[in-house]
Amino acid sequence: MLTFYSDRQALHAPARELNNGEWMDFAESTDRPKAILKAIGKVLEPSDHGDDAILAVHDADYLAFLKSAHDLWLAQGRSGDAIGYTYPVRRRRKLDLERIDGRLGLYGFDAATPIASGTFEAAYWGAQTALDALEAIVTGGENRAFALCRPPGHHAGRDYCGGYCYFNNAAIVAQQARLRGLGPVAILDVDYHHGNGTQDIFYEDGDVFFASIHADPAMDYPYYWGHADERGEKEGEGTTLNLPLPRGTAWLSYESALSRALDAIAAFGARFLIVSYGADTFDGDPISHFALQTEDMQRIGSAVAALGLPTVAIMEGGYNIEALGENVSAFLSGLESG
Ligand code: OKP
Ligand code: ZN
Repeated sequence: MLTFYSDRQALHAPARELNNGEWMDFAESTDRPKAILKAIGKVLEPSDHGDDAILAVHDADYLAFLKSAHDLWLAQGRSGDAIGYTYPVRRRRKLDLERIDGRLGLYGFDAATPIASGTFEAAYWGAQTALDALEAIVTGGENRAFALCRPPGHHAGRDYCGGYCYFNNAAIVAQQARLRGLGPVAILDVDYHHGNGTQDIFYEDGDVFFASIHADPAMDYPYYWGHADERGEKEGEGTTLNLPLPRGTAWLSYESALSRALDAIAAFGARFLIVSYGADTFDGDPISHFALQTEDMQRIGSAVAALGLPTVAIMEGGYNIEALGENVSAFLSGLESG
């Protein structure tokens, strides 16, 4: 399967994040793409598709914020990575403040998402990587392609970053696929964490189906989204499907959630599929609590492939560096052969 990746995605290298009240080394590190590249070998360099496809999902003021945030941080006397600490709660006005701390709070929702000097460029190229994987299918004659996106994207909304995510790569591809007449489009999110950004972007949109299997947000990040009763609104009523599972979930119950999601995607009549793939459902993941094994990653891949849809797989999370390469390879081999 063709895999897309740009070295520029490694320019994003924050030093640390706030975890359970303490500083820890940034888990979404450059060791991740390194480990994946080592396991899968050859990758293709994406070409530059520009800002347009990003702006078909994200607000222009948010893109401008991301582009300028780290410079502003430095200009206002700070050093290191930009991290917010004050957040406007519900019903506060969307004030366009010049103070970097005010901007970080407005355009983000957590302290796990630092903006370092290379963040914008890396996130920009991550989105280009995703768009090139789409291109491989639309004009390249491929049926499936893998975008080794990093930083990940599924926690980022139209105008906010969060959960290590800046641009929502899956949503960007979904939006382009639909604009190019490839729909109906479905997104299947199998990262351990709920893809709140993707859900928000398409919540009132009946054209894009979003199904997610994730840790119960009553127990795990991102807490405020991903509960089973969130089913979409307005035009999008019924086109969001959340399947939260308890900590400790292993293949047997994971598989039944997966078939429910795949059945729903088929019933929706999807003709194009995007998979937000996270390897953090793995038993040994340092920040997650499911119990899938490496062979289960292959099973996820083949179950997805059995839908028979043109599919762009997009990398999201996965933090066990030792097992990351083989977990991603297992998923891809299932997707390829299944
Ligand atoms: C990104 B992705 C737990 C802190 C959680 C954020 C996790 C972001 C996960 N104490 N920090 O979905 O893999
Ligand atoms: Zn995750």
